[in-house]
Amino acid sequence: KILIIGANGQIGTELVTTLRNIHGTDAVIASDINTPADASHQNGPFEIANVLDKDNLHQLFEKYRPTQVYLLAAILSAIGEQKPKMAWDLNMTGLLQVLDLAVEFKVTKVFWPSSIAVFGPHSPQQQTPQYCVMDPNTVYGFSKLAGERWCEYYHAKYGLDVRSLRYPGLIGWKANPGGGTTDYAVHIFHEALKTGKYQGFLSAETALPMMYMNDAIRATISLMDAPAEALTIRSSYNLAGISFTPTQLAAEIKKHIPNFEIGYIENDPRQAIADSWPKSIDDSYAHKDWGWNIEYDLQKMTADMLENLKNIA
Ligand code: VAH
Repeated sequence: KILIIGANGQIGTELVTTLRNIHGTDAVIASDINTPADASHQNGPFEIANVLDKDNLHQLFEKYRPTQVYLLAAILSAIGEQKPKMAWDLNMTGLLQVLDLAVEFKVTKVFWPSSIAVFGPHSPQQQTPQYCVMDPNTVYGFSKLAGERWCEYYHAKYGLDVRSLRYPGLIGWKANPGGGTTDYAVHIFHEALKTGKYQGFLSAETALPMMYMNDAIRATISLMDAPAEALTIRSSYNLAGISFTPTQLAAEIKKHIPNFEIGYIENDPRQAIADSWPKSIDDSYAHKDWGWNIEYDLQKMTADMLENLKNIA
């Protein structure tokens, strides 16, 4: 049995579908704090799970005795700055509770998402390496950095096979992001189709590492399928994607929607968060250890996003 905690989120929604296609619907238990908004989880087992409620989680592990657990529940960067203590509590307590339960129930593999948000203003900004100065200045960022330290610790001390990826900003059409700084890169597609214009909250030349959700899901499965002995990183793997600015994304969208116009909102608090993050990432460890290679570049991603969104708009 595979248990996904935080199944209603941007990653969880797609991961449930993908894992059910691979392992069968009943093998994948989706869980989240409330029942899913969309129907995608209705086709298989769903449970209410609150990562802050240890008894609730314990009952879930008791009931399903999962062999794999994906802990995707988290508060992202922008909301984390509005609710810092709640973000720290949910991101950290949630992880520690799941790590303890995974050890207690001898779970074979655990996945936990980290982020390029673990880097900060003094990290190298171009081709940011796996190892470097990391001084994240958002609660989300340092909760993910601390979480990586815990993952490596549980692997070293208790032999728990916990694996993690430092995702870039993720772009997909099946589920919207919730409260991040990179969310503009998803909203822009919806607005381009609906109104033909979009007011971006990051400045025109703000470059950030991004990744199409299809690649992010494939990377997650590849990492989880890799032989344990191949993995040399037990904190979290750098995962590069496509780095682009709002200007570059808008130009790509214009190839499909010629009249599309982008404008910019000044002084949004998310600009300072974006400015503290890398512009591009070096993911040579992912290539070397488990053969990672990206498939979607900006052109392919834009075409696929618009193609799928226009069918569901
Ligand atoms: C956020 N989407 O914006 C997340 C992600 C790198 C960005 O961690 O907070």
